[in-house]
Amino acid sequence: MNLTKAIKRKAIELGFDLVGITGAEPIEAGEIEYIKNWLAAGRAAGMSYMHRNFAKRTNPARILPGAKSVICVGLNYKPPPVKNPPDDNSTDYGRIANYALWEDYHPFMKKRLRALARFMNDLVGASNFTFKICVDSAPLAERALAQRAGLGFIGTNHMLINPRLGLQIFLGEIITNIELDHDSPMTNHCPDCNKCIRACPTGALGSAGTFDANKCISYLTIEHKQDIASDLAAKIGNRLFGCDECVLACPYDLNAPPCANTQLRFFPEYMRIQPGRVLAWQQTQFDRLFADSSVKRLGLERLKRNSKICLANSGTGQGARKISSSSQGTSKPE
Ligand code: B12
Ligand code: SF4
Ligand code: SF4
Repeated sequence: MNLTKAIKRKAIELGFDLVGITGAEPIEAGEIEYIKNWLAAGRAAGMSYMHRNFAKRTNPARILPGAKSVICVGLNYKPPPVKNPPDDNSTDYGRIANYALWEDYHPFMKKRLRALARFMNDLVGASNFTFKICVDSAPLAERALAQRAGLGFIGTNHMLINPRLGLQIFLGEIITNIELDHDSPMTNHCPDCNKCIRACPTGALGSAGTFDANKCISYLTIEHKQDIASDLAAKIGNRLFGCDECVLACPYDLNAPPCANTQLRFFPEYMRIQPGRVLAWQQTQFDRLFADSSVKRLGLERLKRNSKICLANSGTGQGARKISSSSQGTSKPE
């Protein structure tokens, strides 16, 4: 078996759902231009890190000198069916975006990509092999590279979509100096039905397919550090952390299978978090509940900010009331 085939087989054995390989050359000129204009227009909002390392973000060889190939992997995170799930518009429970109902995918994927790198090292020999593992936080245009590696196409909602597995897919990469066979980019199969645009509660996805993080609920509830302007807060509804509307509205999500990786831990209890209870939580309760979760990085204070918004939107008005920080809460979501 040749090296490329062996690496791909190992990636699937390690639990990834998708694997494809592309060259390490810069992403397309049109995409570079797009990111440049997007940043210049202020559409990255307060994500100052998006303005740094532009050369690396658009060119994998700036992350790993001498890079020849990028191995792109995808991991399906569509949740399994859950018994009696809370209503999407529940006023009792806050919503956590699907990707965060699982254990934090960053260490999960990095560990398996390290195993893949060790496998490659054994095949090619340490003296010839250099590599860099990336999952989300590295300055790298992951969706553009995944598209080029044949994992999927980029839809109007800006998500990487695989026709078989849908769009609830985490992305990760190994950039390496090893020459491997490259896959063909996937052509675009987005029918421009615009269901994603219509589903977006705030207009963050514009009619021309533009994306403005300033208005995006995912940005506001996860990344934004300050208070949230009241006109946008009113549109956040019951979303405690992240937003999935432009993903769930997409026809490609309808028949996509749920995650098949039994090692990725799912936390259905995150679907039953009561914003009113969160306001009374102590730090230790937050730390315990979210120890292995992406929510941990948000911190308790911002989760409380989001909870107040959910409460105000539910009409209970509790969010506006002063709740003593010394009042006792519960360590379990209810
Ligand atoms: C910053 C960021 C965010 C920001 C900004 C989102 C955004 N659209 O840029 C916020 C916090 C809002 C966010 C939200 C979410 N994110 Co996010 N995010 C990122 C991050 C770190 C960088 C993305 C980026 O480069 N943005 C810059 C803009 C300019 O990129 P873009 O809009 O996608 O445009 C690119 C292409 O789409 C293309 N393009 C788009 N339009 C056009 C038009 C033309 C004419 C051309 C030529 C090109 C072009 O060119 C651009 C260059 O690549 C990546 C990880 C990474 N390192 O890549 C994860 C990532 C994109 N996020 C991810 C996820 C899961 C989400 C959420 C679903 C989470 C949630 N449920 O709340 C939402 C989805 C929101 C959405 N519709 O995009 C996954 C996406 C997986 C997938 N299947 O696509 C990633 C890849 C993380 C990962 N490793 O799995 N995210
Ligand atoms: S994540 Fe939500 S707010 Fe952001 S673009 Fe998608 S639907 Fe709109
Ligand atoms: S909802 Fe329609 S327009 Fe939007 S990404 Fe999916 S297929 Fe494309």
